[in-house]
Amino acid sequence: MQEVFKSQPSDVIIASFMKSGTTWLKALAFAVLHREKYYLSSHPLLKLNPHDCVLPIIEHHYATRDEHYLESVPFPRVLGTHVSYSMLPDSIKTSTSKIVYICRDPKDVLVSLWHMVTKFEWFNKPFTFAKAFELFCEGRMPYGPVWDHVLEYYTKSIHSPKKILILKYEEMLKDPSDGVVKMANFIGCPFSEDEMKIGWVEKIVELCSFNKLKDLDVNKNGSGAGNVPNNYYFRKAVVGDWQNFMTPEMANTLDEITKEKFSDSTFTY
Ligand code: PAP
Repeated sequence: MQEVFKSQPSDVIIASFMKSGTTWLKALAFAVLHREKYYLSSHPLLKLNPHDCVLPIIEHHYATRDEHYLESVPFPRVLGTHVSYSMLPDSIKTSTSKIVYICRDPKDVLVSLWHMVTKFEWFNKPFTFAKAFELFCEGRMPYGPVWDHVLEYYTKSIHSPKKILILKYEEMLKDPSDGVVKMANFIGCPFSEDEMKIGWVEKIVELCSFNKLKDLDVNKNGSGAGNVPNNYYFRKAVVGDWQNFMTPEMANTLDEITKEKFSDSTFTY
């Protein structure tokens, strides 16, 4: 991927650490960018999982040598990646394409990730939450430690605010319309006054909302890229579910790591 992938100037890259709100952001970015192409009543997001409306995870297509999939992605392309900033192909870093990065409280990331991996039949069982916690604290997982991942994108966004927009899952949940407007401005397709008046932003927020997407037949029963059942992407979508799985000591340990990792940075969750 680093050597071969060619980013196009109009690409919108949705970058994230796993379980940080990627599915949601892909849906929103796709709906915003292609809003003139589709009627809401027959929108692709009603028939396809958000990951399948875009290029789900660029690196997977190189890993599975299914690079032709790239050709089927409509322009302007929305492409997903979990790769850290330093490992992105140069063609993404140097093109005028935009990166929208979403992050989330690591405690909720861990809880979400643990629930997902334990659903896979092929996954080594038993895999206790305590073991997942230990590995997470040590950064021993695909894509490495979550803190380094966030820090790289965040630091880069300070130096290149036109290249990288940082969004936070918790803020998006609090005020999704604000997040959508920010993203639309950033990726160069702001909502016109007329669009605002007819409630386009709210319509997109509703179309991509957790409650709407999770109850669609395709997301209840279908499966998409990598044969992952689509319902695995939709669980609770709340802030603070970690309280139901972590002891106060565990939460404190994670918060301390977070504090230490970001001690030289202005970033806060
Ligand atoms: P991925 O890395 O496998 O793509 P990702 O979409 O980043 O996963 O994260 C999944 C989380 O987003 C889930 O959180 P939970 O386990 O704490 O519930 C999922 O429920 C949540 N999610 C999925 N779709 C939406 C949505 N439309 N709005 C808000 N949250 C969502």
